[in-house]
Amino acid sequence: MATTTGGGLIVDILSAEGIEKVFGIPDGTYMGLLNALETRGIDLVPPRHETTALHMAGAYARLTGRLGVAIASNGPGVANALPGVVVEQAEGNRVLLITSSRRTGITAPDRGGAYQYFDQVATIGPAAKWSEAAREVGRIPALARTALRASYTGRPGVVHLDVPENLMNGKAREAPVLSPDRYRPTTPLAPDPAAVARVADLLAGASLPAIHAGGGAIHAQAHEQLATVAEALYAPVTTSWSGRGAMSEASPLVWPITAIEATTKVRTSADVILVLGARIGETDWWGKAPYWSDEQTIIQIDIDPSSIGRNKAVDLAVISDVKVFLEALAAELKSRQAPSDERRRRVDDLIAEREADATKLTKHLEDQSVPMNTAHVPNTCMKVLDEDAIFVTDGGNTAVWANFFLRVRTPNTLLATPHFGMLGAGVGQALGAAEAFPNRQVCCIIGDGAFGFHPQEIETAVRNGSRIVFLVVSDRQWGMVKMTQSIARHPVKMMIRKQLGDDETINTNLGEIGYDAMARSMGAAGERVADPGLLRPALERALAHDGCTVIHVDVDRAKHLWAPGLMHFKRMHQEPGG
Ligand SMILES: Cc1ncc(C[n+]2csc(CCOP(=O)(O)OP(=O)(O)O)c2C)c(N)n1
Ligand SMILES: [Mg+2]
Repeated sequence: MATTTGGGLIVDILSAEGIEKVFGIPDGTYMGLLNALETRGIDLVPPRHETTALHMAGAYARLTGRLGVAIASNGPGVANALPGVVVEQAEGNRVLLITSSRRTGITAPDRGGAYQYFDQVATIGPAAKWSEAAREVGRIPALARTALRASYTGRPGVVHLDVPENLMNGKAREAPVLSPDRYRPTTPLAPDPAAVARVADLLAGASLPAIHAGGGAIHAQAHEQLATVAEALYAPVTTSWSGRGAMSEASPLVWPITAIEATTKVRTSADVILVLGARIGETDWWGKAPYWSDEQTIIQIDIDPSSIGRNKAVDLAVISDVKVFLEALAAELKSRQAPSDERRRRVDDLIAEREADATKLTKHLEDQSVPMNTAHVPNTCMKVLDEDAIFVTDGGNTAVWANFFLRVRTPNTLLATPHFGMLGAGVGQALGAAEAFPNRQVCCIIGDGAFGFHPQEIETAVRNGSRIVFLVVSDRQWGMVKMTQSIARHPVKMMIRKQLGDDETINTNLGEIGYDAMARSMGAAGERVADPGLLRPALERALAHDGCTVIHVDVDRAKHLWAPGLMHFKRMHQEPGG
């Protein structure tokens, strides 16, 4: 039989899985893998920090519904990949991380004093869905298949395959390559038809049914099916932070998480709630009163049995892929009664209340002072960018402002780290989005603090020819932290004066960086805007530019602190009474 390397055995499997891109920094310790990627025509897309590779793979996976693959090299490369592993696992993005480690003579067992060595599996294991090291080259294919089986079973997340350099680069006998359906689930988990009929009875018979969609609805790419079911039932759809974008917000039936009080109203008014791919965690108030009713019927659909009834007890649970479930439910609903006029009236009243609340935000847009009110940044994006543009939000208050003024018009076009709130991850996510959809607009609205974690990746965007617009919101402070400190330390003074003196908070100021000049030094285009009237033309130039642009946006430092909804978000992190 012909020979290959351990890395070659892995790449044979990646190729059979249809992988087209791998994200990571090259290194001599996995030459076997890199050579095979080249031979197989799989692109290596290298960022400048390993954690960025994880975020690129995670964003790519979430947007395309495919597997994101990242690589990192032994010791420091893997240490740098760690935060990305933690975040992508928390966000539930389907990522395979392949790492090299030192040769087996050093690693099994640890001799002490080895260079660039730590027990990578012992460190990543508790943070990932699955993590194993290869010990014997002949078993690499079976181990890689086990990693993929784990990846495609239950809630998505990060699986990690660690391969010592002597196995990765050493000679191996070629092994038969199986098609994926011979070693892992390739068709989505279907529901029990009797359970679907029961769900249809409960929803059709409810006086006010509602749907709560979590990140699982996005991972299942159930957008169309969700819209069909919501319209058939005329049911309000609330979205968790991670589930935002599961259905287009062009529909009046969708409540984004930023409609905080209106969402609470839906959840306390509904007598039956269909929970789709959501664990009802902290930012959904753990499903507790006074934000949810204690008396309603809860139906939960999840691909992962361990998510059922986790935070809120259920009356009916169905283990299923969300998309397949909704397809079956839509078919069942055809033979049930249509929504009553009474239900329609109640839902229309809820919609009217939500829209009345939203008009409170327009005062920010009337403010034309210079430097600008932060609201203009996302609002101008809404006017200029395509309906299917992909947005990334990152930063403290910057992300809050963006979330209030952005609307998700096309499903699955909003990326963030809603579970982990990882500053800086947005840079890698934007790079991953541009790799997933090179022909769509990608726009990252990011705080200056957040951007400062990974500014060197602008060179990555330039090198990879990625057309991304970064809007760096420059308030020269850790804005959200300054706000929290200000209220905690001098609440009365803060309420009256709206900002405190520089020495009244603990180290919350940042120095000046010219992000436009920095971008130009890396070959990107750079713009700097403080006047809200000049933002639109700057954005239009950026979108017309065949490459990456960084727009440094100077915002009003004091007004930036008063982002919408802050008090609600603070309360969200406290245990609700119910
Ligand atoms: C990696 C990381 N470190 C620290 C924090 C804590 N934190 C949350 S918001 C924030 C300030 C963010 O500042 P910036 O990105 O400039 O956004 P702004 O609030 O000023 O809009 C910090 C430090 C975090 N979420 N992530
Ligand atoms: Mg800031």
